[in-house]
Parts: sequence; structure tokens; C-alpha cells
Amino acid sequence: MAKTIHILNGPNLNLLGKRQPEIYGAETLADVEANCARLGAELGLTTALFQSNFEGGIVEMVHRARDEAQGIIINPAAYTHTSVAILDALNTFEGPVIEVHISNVHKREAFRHHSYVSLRADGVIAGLGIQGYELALRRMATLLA
Ligand code: CA2
Repeated sequence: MAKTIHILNGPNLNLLGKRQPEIYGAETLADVEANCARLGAELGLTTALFQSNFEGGIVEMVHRARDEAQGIIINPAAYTHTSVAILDALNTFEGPVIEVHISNVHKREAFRHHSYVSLRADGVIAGLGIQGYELALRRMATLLA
């Protein structure tokens, strides 16, 4: 049976492609979903993309992934830098976790340089635009082979 990857997205990423294209690009979260579904099919992986503007919503998405997914790709957005709750939830997930940031957080404000989620992530991609999600999916295929 095809392995399932959940792609979790945090606050404001529903606005991707609609605001601040100079930082986050012109493509939308629907484009990310379509690109990952297409590549997932090539790699033999089923993908499902979710987004929440709420910290607890992301925690619950991780709980759902515990039952339904073999791997998590997560862009926790601003909660990357603040959320022990999301880190704690990810620590209950047994499969691989890859953290993705569209922008290069290390080139930005100092408060974006620390990530709680990186304490759990098996890999981190930053600054490669939305292509980072597809690169994370390729790595998932390797990790789950
Ligand atoms: O670069 C990333 O992917 C971030 O996770 C994006 C977060 C930011 O807080 C992190 O430091 C880095 C912000 C997401 C906001 O997304 C928007 C997209 C389009 C328009 C406005 C916001």
C-alpha cells in the first residue's frame, strides 16, 4: 500500500501567492498541494495537505498524522519560533519529520533564527521557495524506502 505523507502548514500560509510575493513568491498553497500530489504519485507516495491558523489546530493535525501518515512535512510558519506545544506533539510521532520554510529564515530577523521544531525535525529546508516542499517529499521517499 502507498505510504501517506501529511504536509502541515501554519498561520497565514493560506495567503501564499496573494500577499508579499517578494518574500514568499507568487504561487499559492493550492499550487503546493498540486505539485506535491503530482510528485507523490511519481514517487509512490500519497500526499494530503492541511493548513491551520491556530496553534491547537496544528497540534491536532499532528495527532491525526499519528494515525494516518508515515511521514510529516511541516511548515509551522510563525509557530516555528514559539511553539513548545507543536514540538511536544511532533515528539509523539514515530516517523520522519521534515521542516520546510519557503524563505531563508537565517537571512531574516534574529527571532526567526531559532526553531523549536528543528529539535525534532530529521531535516530542515529553508529559502528554496515552494520547491522546498517537493525536495522534502523526495527525501521522504528515500527515508521511507
Ligand atoms: O519562510 C517560511 O516559510 C516561514 O515559515 C513563513 C512564516 C514566517 O513567520 C516564518 O518565519 C518563515 C510566515 C508565513 C506567512 O505567510 C504568508 C504568505 C503570504 C502572504 C503573507 C504571509
